[in-house]
Amino acid sequence: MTMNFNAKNMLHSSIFHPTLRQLQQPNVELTPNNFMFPIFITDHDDAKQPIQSMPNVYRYGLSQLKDALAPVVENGLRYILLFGVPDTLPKDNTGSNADSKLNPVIRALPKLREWFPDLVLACDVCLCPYTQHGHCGILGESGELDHVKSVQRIADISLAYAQAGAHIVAPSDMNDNRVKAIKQVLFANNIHNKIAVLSYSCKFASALYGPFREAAKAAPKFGDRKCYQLPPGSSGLAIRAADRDIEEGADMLMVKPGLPYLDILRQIKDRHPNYPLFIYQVSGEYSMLMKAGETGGLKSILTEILRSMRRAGADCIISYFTPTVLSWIKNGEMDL
Ligand code: PB1
Repeated sequence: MTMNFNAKNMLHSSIFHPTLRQLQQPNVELTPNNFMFPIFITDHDDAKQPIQSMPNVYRYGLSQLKDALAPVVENGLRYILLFGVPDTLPKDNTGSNADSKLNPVIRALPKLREWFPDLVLACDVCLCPYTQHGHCGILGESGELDHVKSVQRIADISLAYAQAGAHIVAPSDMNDNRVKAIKQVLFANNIHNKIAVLSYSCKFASALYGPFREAAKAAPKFGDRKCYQLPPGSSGLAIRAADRDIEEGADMLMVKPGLPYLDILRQIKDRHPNYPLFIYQVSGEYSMLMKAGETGGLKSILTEILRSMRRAGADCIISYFTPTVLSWIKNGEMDL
């Protein structure tokens, strides 16, 4: 019987064998170099504090940090992203403890350099954990962000982290022109060639940051962040933000949150293919997946999502799942 068929429309001949299926999925590889591990550092040096809304995620004190990270480094960890969580240090209007000598991040950096010399150390740069109002900048009389003071403060904090041993500073504040101010202050101190700026360029005013705000004790005490984080429905502003940050000297870009913004990720990657592009799988995404995983199948669900992020253009994924994924990769458990 001769069927009247068009051989070009037959797809099963390309996918009947696992190796052929792998051939059909370029650019979705998951390697240790595609992951950055966000980690919370508390100023209680001996603490290991669980975070209720983020199972298996902790705030670590300085004396807990080495043991917490050693097995993950052993499994191939390449990058960490440090978040300071001050508890005993006072919070004020200018976030003065963001770059004080007592800051847990500032204290951790030289030790991390010594313990893990090959690990790339990135520092989130923001004021929300350190200000008593919980906003990502310095407020003016009217209770809105004072642009000039906020940008200068973010630049000063970036310099302090760079001088303490960071390889990357990542301003998550979303103040306009902070990338330019950071680059200027690094240049003025002649260390601009030894520290990269990973801008949270396309960061949206998402409802998915709740667990983080519990973890970092960094929720705004009044109002919200809609006046300085991008409107979730706007791809135009995301493109303008990425263009601006590149213009101001950003070395790497980011889209955040992750899964709901893969269209933005693809647009930014296509528009700026020569810049490493990070995607942040945020705390709300983590908590949702942990809940979904309770009924089994987390590895398949998570692997599919991570590969979709890579397919959409992410070069590096910032994920609280990093330790788990690295162990799967090391054990050859990442089926394609
Ligand atoms: O995992 C997350 O939810 C990340 C939250 C993120 C950290 N950079 C910010 C979002 C927010 O709380 O508005 C913190 C802002 N500096």
